[in-house]
Amino acid sequence: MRALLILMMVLSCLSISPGCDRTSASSEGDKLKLGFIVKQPEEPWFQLEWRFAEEAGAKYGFEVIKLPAPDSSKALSAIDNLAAAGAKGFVICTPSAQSGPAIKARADKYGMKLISVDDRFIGSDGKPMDDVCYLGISAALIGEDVGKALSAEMKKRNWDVSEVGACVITFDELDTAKERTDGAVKGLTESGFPADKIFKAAQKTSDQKGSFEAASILLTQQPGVKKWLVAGMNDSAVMGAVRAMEQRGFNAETLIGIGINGTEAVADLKRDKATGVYGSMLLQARKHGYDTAEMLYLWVAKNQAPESKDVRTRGILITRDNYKQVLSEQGIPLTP
Ligand code: FCA
Repeated sequence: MRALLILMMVLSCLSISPGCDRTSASSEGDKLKLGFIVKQPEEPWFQLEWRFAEEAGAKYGFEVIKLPAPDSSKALSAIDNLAAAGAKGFVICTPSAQSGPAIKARADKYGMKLISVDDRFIGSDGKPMDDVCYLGISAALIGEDVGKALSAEMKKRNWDVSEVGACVITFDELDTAKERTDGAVKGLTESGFPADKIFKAAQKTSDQKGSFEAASILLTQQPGVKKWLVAGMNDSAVMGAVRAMEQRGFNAETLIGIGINGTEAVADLKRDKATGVYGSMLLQARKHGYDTAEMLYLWVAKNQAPESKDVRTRGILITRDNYKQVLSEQGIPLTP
């Protein structure tokens, strides 16, 4: 297996000889190749990142090799495949933060440059690996914005707080997720929402199904709550909970859900009739996809290392009222 891999790498080098080490493109054959590995390719967020990375590729003339890696071993084999294809570096949203050291070691083994996006690597000491370039969101602040926006909308509707509960779907295994939901709790309590009416429900998997199941358990435990505020790490977390609530008769009049990403939630905002998904914090997919790919390109091809090893982006609240305008301002297609 290893011999085959080495043979493939040698052949891929020979096939573009004498320019094996060249990093600028002169023809399709020796176009610089950069990888973009994501943990959940089925999520629209990651499809947007890929799309924007390809825009950077089109601008600078490099090829983006898009690879899915739903678990750690697939991430490592994706790196092997990239090396075999002659890629000189990759951007990755890791399927597991704890695999950071193994991913870094694999990249080093092949002399590949590496930028992590969205989910930060955790070192063997349990701390974020600040020697690995990272571009992610200002998770705590964005979460706080969700909490404050939920509270503001509840007040606007004159809800009687004694009837209301806040459902916070958590995924504490992932730092950026925990920071977002801790932020949402902080935003709610700082806006005066009672802490004892905030109910956390842990999702086992970070998708709609995981959140639907977590919320269903919470709903059984809290039959007295008449109106719900809903927060979670992203759109799929909030939408899974909202769908579980809708099944029990809650609707746009009794639910206020605010997601993060501004992706799946848009389908609800587009519907003729409002749903329990009130809005979402639209993240800057262009920065996460285009900017990371551009940073990697400049590093690999021009030897310009990223200026900062820790870049954070912010979000903008989109609702039924403003989503069309904000998405078009951000260059995000309305029909993905
Ligand atoms: C994490 C989440 C994604 C997206 C991204 C910025 O990777 O899983 O949905 O929110 O952070």
